Order: sequence, then C-alpha cells, then structure tokens
Amino acid sequence: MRLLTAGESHGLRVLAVLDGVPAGLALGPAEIDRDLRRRQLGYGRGARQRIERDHVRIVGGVRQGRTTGGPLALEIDNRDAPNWERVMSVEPVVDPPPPVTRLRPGHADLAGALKFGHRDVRDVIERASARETAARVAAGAVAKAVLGLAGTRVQSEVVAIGEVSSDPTWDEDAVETSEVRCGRPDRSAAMVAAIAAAREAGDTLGGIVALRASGVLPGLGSYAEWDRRLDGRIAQALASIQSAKGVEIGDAFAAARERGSAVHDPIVLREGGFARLSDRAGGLEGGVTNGEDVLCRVAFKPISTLMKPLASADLATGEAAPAHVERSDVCVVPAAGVVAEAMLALVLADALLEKFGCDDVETLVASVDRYRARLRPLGLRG
Ligand code: EPS
Repeated sequence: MRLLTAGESHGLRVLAVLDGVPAGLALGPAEIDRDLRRRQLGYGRGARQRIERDHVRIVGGVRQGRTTGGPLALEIDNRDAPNWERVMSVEPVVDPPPPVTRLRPGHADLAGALKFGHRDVRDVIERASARETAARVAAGAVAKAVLGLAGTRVQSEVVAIGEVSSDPTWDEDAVETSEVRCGRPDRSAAMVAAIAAAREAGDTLGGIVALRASGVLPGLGSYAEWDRRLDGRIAQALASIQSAKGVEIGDAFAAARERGSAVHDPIVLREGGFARLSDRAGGLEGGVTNGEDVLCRVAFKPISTLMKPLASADLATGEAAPAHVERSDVCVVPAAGVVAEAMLALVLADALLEKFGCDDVETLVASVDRYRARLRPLGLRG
C-alpha cells in the first residue's frame, strides 16, 4: 500500500490517497470517524480542537460499502478554514497579511525556510503541522480493517508524560476513558496535573506511547534485505510522526545494558509446539515477526510552540527576536498514540499484503488460512 497525504493545516481540507487496498473490503465512514474522534481527544489539546469535528468523506475507491481495488481517496474538512481565508488564499490577495518571520526553535521553521527559500514561515508551518495526522489516522483505520482480516489488532497506551511514568495495562476501556489515554487511574490523574502545571507555566510536555499489535502472523517482513526488515520499516513510520524523536522496539534500551542471557526470549516446547516465555524482542527477530505481540514505544518531544517564547531570531531582519507565538497545544501525547497506531497498522498491513501478494479480500483470507494450516503442526498461532 502507498499513502500520500496533502493539504495545509488552515486550508480547506486535508486528504489521503491510499493505493493498494485490496478489493472487497467492507468499509464505511463510521469506522474511520471513530479513530478520527479518538485522535481529537486528550487533555492538553489547544483551542483548535474545539473548532474541528473531524469527519471523513470517502471520495474514491469505495462503492456500495466495499472497496473496489481502486485508490482510496479520503478527505477531512478543516472547519477552521473560513477564519483563515485571506491567509490561505490560493489566489494572491491585495494587501496580504504580514508574514511570519520570528522562528520557533524545535519546529521546521528555520530548516524549511532555508530549504525552500521561503520568506514567510507560514509556508512551512502550514504543511509541517500535525493537522496532517488526521489524514494518516483516516488511512490507518483502513489498514486496521485489512489487518482485522488476519485477526491482528493494534492498540496504544500512554506510558509517560513529562516525569510521570506508568506501565501499560492494555485495558482498552481504562485507556479510552482516561483523559490522557493511560490505563492506570492514579498515573492518569498525575499526568493531567503535570500538563495543567506546564500550561500554567506557559510551557509544554512530551511523553512516551507504548504500542502493541496482537494476533500478528509470524513471517511478516524479511531478514533478506535491509529495506524489507520490518523493525526498520516500523521505526521509519513511527519516527515520521510530527514531534516523534525516538522509537524503541521491544525492550531495546533496557536490553542494551544487560547481558544476552537475560535479554533473549527462551524458546520452549509446549503442547508439541514452539512457545516463548517472554517477549522482550517485541515480536521481531531478524526483521521478521515471530508470532509474538509486536511491542514498541515512541518518544514524543514537548510541543515546540511555547506561550513564553524561547530566544530566537527574525528571518527577515537577521536580528535576535523572541520566537513567534501562535495558538497551540500543551501536550499532544494522547493524540499522538492514536496516530502511532495508524502508522504501525499501515506498516503491518503492507507487510501482510506483501507476504500474501493479494489484491482482493477473498484470496487474502484463503491464503492466510492456508498459511495457518501450514503453521499449525508446529504449534504456532493459527
Ligand atoms: C498544530 C497546531 C495546532 C494544533 C494542530 C497542529 O493548530 P492551530 O495552529 O490551528 O491552533 O491544534 O493540530 C490540529 C489542528 C489537529 O487536528 O491535530 C501544529 O502546529 O502542528
């Protein structure tokens, strides 16, 4: 599957084109909207989320509730757009709004202006914005539906915000009812308090999201070429999320400090088949899924737009100036978890389709069944 997104944060809409979705997949806006709604929640979001009511319009690739095999075209309107009509006008306007020139450290502002020669940082801000993640989440919901055909489910849970840490519970009800998508109520309350304190101080907070894909077939990805290794593909997809700065597969960073005897997941024979006593590898060995849950974590930096701006410079004058201040979020980690689910789902669905080489649902399901039948004598998950 190939995903392209387009659109600006305050333009008319954001859109996704997802090519390679198998034909015959039952799909409608409701299941996509469910994830779009989840992405909009979370304590620490800014005023923008009170304006937006994300809803997908499927404008290609689905007919009579089933995918056709054509590229899927998904649109999500920016309800804020009418407030930005002059700023975002496609046609030049007379007396245009003043350019944004005070650079925000941590954003793409300076790097983007240098790269493209922009004199108005607005040209960078609009596309670098995490508003684009609405399009990713819409496409990710489709990927989740593909994975569902093979019995694979993707979940996320917030396990750190600032200095407040938690362990994942994987309790979906608890996670979805927490304002910060953390399953432990006491930790969740401490995270909310930390975000409130950061807001009070004109500051922002980052955090860590844990991801779990369960019911993953063994044998997705490949050890045979660097660019087919699934851990690498997962890391790329997750690191591409706005504000993401680190990706961990399994217990990578703790394991780096331990001995091999303590780190690897012993293979045991249980009921005539292979089983594992632990999953510290995060379900990936040699860049290939081993049938255990795929586990990873993504570290998100604190949002770069600060209400008490950092020292910076002005792109137009070349002189010192405080960074530009613009309406923003205090913490996006809960929402980023939903985006991370989408990215993991896209990579896993892609690997699934690659393994079975199918472009229609019926053949895919039959191929997966055949593969399961081959694995069954080995006692592997079927
Ligand atoms: C964003 C800044 C904020 C966020 C936006 C991402 O938007 P605004 O500048 O309009 O206040 O709310 O995220 C979304 C709109 C969204 O739907 O996630 C940024 O600069 O990345």
